[in-house]
Amino acid sequence: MVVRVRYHDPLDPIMNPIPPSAQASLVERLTSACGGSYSPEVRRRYFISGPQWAAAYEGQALFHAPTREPVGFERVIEEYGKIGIAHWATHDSDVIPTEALGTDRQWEIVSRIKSALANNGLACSMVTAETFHHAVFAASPAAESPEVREYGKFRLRNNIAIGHELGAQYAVYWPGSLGYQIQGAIDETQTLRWFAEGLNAACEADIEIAARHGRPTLKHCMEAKPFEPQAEILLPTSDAMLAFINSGLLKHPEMVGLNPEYLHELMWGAAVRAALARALLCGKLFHFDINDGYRLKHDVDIAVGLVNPLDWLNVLVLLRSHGFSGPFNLDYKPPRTTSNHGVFAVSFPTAVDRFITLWEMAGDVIEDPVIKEATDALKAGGGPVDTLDAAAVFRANKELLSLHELIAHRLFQILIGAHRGRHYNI
Ligand code: GCO
Ligand code: MN
Ligand code: MN
Repeated sequence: MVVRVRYHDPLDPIMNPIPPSAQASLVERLTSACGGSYSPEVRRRYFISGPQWAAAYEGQALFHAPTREPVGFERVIEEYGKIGIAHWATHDSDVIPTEALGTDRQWEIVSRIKSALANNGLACSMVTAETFHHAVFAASPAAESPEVREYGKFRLRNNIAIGHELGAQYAVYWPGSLGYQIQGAIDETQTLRWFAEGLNAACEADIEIAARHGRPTLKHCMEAKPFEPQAEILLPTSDAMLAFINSGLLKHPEMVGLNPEYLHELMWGAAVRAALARALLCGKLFHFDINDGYRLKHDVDIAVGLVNPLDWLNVLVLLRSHGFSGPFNLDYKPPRTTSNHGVFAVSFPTAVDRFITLWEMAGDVIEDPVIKEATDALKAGGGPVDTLDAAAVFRANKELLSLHELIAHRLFQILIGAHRGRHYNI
């Protein structure tokens, strides 16, 4: 007889195993023990969208096998409905097999999506064409081959047709693969012209379909991602895209704006607020992908507020003060450690609730009397003084400038609830 002796570290207490049958209920009990969740009715008041691909993400990546089972749109829409996520977004090929795009089968699927949305009280806010994953786009949708570009235009026009049928207001373009791995093989100016031709085809199809449906045209939103998956990218940042929109290559630049993504801006080392400010000033902040992650790392798409809550609070203060109130698109990837059950029991409701809390806190920041008085004082300055005398100007404002750090402290206090009396006495 073999006797198995389990090694036991004397410093480690013996824990009772949680059998698989009891694990989901433990997760649910602890989620509800966290408290502070908003009701589905409250969650529906915000322009938050849940992408099909986020909930259906199976955990795969370059070095990672999937950890979750596939889920279809019926389940995703039903679960979003229960949570109180009022809007849904999708890539064309998330829900329609590539070979069925543009066929009768596509329209049968679209009609099933419409019913699922209606039955669960959701609206489709955004549609996006997948122009990066399929082998046909190996050299990008703006490849040298006229056939590839023609097929790319078909995908973009067809996406707009689907968008109108589903009642969407936005179309997103993530040209992540608009780049190359080998230097010197393409003429970048030519590729950018071809890329503009694709967007022009989408806008013109939109104008025509919108007129036929008696609907407004969609807002066309470009999304930058500086690193992945190509080695070199032609439009790596939101700023590059703003320049492209104003380059004269687009026939309808007024229809085209940005869908910045929080992590994409952070990834290349940018200040997210500054990137958003530039888009706001140009009137081009149309749509915003919300998530979190780390600078100079992969596009890990962690859920909003789990890494940089203070930075997120700052971002939302900027957006609230400039009247941007959505769409906020939950473009994140539930971690590989979260189960299929956990995606809807933990990942989505908690992401929505952190967003709402941060948004409401941003309201507290805007109303906060300390911050208000401090920023007003900074703007009032210390004059009157001879403005040609640098030393005198500096002296006149010197003490006021300590308010910068005080404002940052106050933001931290608001983040942790100290402004509402939370403090520690030891
Ligand atoms: C990413 C990208 C995508 C895009 C989506 C929209 O992080 O991989 O942001 O999620 O947002 O492809 O077209
Ligand atoms: Mn995104
Ligand atoms: Mn991302």
